Amino acid sequence: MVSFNPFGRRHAHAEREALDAGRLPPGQKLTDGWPVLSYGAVPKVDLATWSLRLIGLVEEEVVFSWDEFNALPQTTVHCDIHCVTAWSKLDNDFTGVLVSEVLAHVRVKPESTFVMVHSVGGYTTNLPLDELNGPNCIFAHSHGGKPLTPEHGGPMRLVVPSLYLWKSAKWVRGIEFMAQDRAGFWEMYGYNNHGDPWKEERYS
Ligand SMILES: Nc1nc2c(c(=O)[nH]1)N[C@H]1C(S)=C(S)[C@@H](COP(=O)(O)O)O[C@H]1N2
Ligand SMILES: [Mo]
Repeated sequence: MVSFNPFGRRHAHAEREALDAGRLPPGQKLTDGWPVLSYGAVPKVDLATWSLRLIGLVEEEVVFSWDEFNALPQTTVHCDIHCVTAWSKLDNDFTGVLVSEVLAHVRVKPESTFVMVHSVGGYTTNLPLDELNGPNCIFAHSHGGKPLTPEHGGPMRLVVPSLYLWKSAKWVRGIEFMAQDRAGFWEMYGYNNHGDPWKEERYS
């Protein structure tokens, strides 16, 4: 039975529009809010000891303090995000430092073609270096002009808009450069190694 619900209708209309505009990947639904999906507890992150470390197959390790990170050129990326659990959230503004901007500060060894993203608390996710370095990939500290809440990855999370959201690690503390691909946390537990929402690369 379908009951009359003006809000539901508006939502259905928005979803149809998003679909027609080619912005809703197959099998996805629009969400109005922003669900929180974390494995484990939200970590307490102290900005005084916060760091972003670029490690692994690099000529020299690079470490940014919170102040150093924030002194890098700031950008806002407008993008849609897609979670493998089938919700999509359109028109996000993530502000922070482009991944390409951060990577310009490290000399990566030529054999390094993959990365492992490491989070506080032990979460990891893997992706090809080229995709991490892709356009619109951003180390974000804000969403919609406000600092990211701790549940959503504050003080800083990665956003890789072209892949399902599990690749967008929250509470990032390091990028490890690797010569060979290695499965991250969800990739080890059956999520697809790549995770392109447009190809529905959900599980392996
Ligand atoms: N550190 C960390 N990052 C993470 C996760 C996590 O559990 N820990 N979950 C991932 C998953 S599965 C999703 S769908 C998104 C959810 O981000 P959100 O909670 O801001 O919606 O974060 C990703 N990044
Ligand atoms: Mo997820």
